[in-house]
Amino acid sequence: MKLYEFAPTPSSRRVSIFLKELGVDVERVQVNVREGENLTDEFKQKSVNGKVPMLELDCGVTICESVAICRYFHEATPNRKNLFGETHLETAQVEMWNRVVEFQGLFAGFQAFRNISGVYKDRETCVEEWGIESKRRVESFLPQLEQQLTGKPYIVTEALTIADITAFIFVGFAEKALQIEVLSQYPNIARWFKDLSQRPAFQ
Ligand SMILES: N[C@@H](CCC(=O)N[C@@H](CS)C(=O)NCC(=O)O)C(=O)O
Repeated sequence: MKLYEFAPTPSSRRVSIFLKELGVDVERVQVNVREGENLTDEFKQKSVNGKVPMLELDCGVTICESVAICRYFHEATPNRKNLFGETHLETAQVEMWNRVVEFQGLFAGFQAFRNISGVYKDRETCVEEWGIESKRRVESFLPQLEQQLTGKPYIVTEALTIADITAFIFVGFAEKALQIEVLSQYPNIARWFKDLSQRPAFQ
């Protein structure tokens, strides 16, 4: 089994943190997406979305999309840590928050970065205005995340879930790639971010 990733990218880091929290290790293959190594016919034939991360099982089956990869390992691990929630209510709430953070936060952030910086202009048409609008959407989502973390150690339950991992990657990306000063503006996000940063899996 091999995990194709480009370690510095947010989606690869997201899966790596999840696997560390789960206590799972797997062989890695680095695919430098910045250099276009994911654009080869060989990679495209294996990958539904043409991106990293991608998991290749020994039988040849491949799984794309970070959450699908996380779910595969979670289901295959006997001592799983309820990273998708424990009760059926929690599971639904974790799913909801993970998707909200993805759509309104992380993916909007990706759109902002890609379209403003033109980092992937060798493979897509960049629309700067869309990038600027996406960055605005990221900024307008942050108060909602701040509110959700008020007086709570984690986003959904009393324990870490995948929604926290997604949000941690999102906040770090907003700070570094989009130069949004999240941590100095939002005290609850800052406290939660600092706590998570101290967990071994997040370092
Ligand atoms: N929805 C996908 C997003 C994956 C993604 O956007 N990967 C980026 C790195 S963070 C990538 O491979 N970019 C290269 C490209 O778009 O050509 C997931 O969650 O796995």
